[in-house]
Amino acid sequence: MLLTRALRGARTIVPLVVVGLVACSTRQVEVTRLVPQETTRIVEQEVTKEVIVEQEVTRIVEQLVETIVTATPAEAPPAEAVDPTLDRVGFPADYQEQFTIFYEFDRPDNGTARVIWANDLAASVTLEELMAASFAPGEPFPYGSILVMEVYRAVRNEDNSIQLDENGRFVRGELSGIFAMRKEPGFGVKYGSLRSGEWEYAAYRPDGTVLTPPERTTSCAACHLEAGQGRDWVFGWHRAFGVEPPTPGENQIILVDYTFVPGTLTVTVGAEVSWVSQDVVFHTATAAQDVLFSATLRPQGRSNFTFEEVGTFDYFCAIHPAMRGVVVVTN
Ligand code: HEC
Ligand SMILES: [Cu+2]
Repeated sequence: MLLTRALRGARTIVPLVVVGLVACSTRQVEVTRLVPQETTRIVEQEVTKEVIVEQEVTRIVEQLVETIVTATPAEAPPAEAVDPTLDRVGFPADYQEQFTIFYEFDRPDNGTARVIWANDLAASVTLEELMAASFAPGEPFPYGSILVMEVYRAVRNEDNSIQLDENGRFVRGELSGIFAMRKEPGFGVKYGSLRSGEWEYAAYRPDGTVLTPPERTTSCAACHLEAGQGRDWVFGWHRAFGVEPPTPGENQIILVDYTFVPGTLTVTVGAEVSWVSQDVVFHTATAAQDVLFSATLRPQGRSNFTFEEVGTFDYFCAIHPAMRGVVVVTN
């Protein structure tokens, strides 16, 4: 399943990257104010807790969304107000038998491994449909689509590094949460201006009990707004089709999958270094010393900095502090 998707995807990698750039640059979400130090402080407090990040990030997101100017999605038809405490997603008890794996993804920033499952309706979407410039209601993910994300804690070595399997993937430990999103006509109305299309969200524990009560899932919708209407609010579909990001050019650092690539870039003094985001979420490139530079990188965004002095410059992402990189400047 995954393999056929990857093969289907491989033929269309180049056009997709181009279309992706165009589609994402027209995204309507604008971060107007981000306070890196503040975000870092909150995030650092939160990551020390061994709880699922989505829940922990809720508060940060709620702060951030105040600063995000969003255009409410035009495509969703008007719908009746619903009780925000109502769970209309439902625990998909048999997803491991009934669904197919949509994509798998390791998160280096928080040491989790994720497996995303799609029911038949969601899995029926083609790359071409996803790449279409605009979607009508019920497109490209048809009504009845359900996506489920399992979040596993990665197994760690004694030195706290993450254990990798023979394919270089994180070894999966405890399953800590099951995150589901479901698309139906009129869904999402309870999220108000933070609505992301016609999806509603729910999170459960493996035993089916509720992890995030329905009235707190507005933060799910708000964050998925970042994925944009051009992705039908689904962050990771490019991974389902095996689409690879381009490799960095000279004096360039690409942000992808919560990683700076290359991790260490060596340049000569006077070089202008660019950070280019190929990721689907916001990041920053913030100098660790002296606040020499700090840039917020929106998905598909870019930022440049000219290094006028020889030295070793550490930097990190203020939103995901475990994301780190180094620029070495030589004569
Ligand atoms: C901080 C932002 C954020 C919040 C909050 C969030 N998500 Fe996500 N979600 C993501 C990102 C980014 C991905 C892509 C996979 C990854 O990077 O881990 C994702 C992936 C998913 C997926 C797989 C489909 C996809 O979009 O690729 C599901 C299902 C999902 N999230 C459900 C939820 C639910 C349910 C909640 C609330 C309980 C939630 N999410 C809250 C950012 C968020
Ligand atoms: Cu980041």
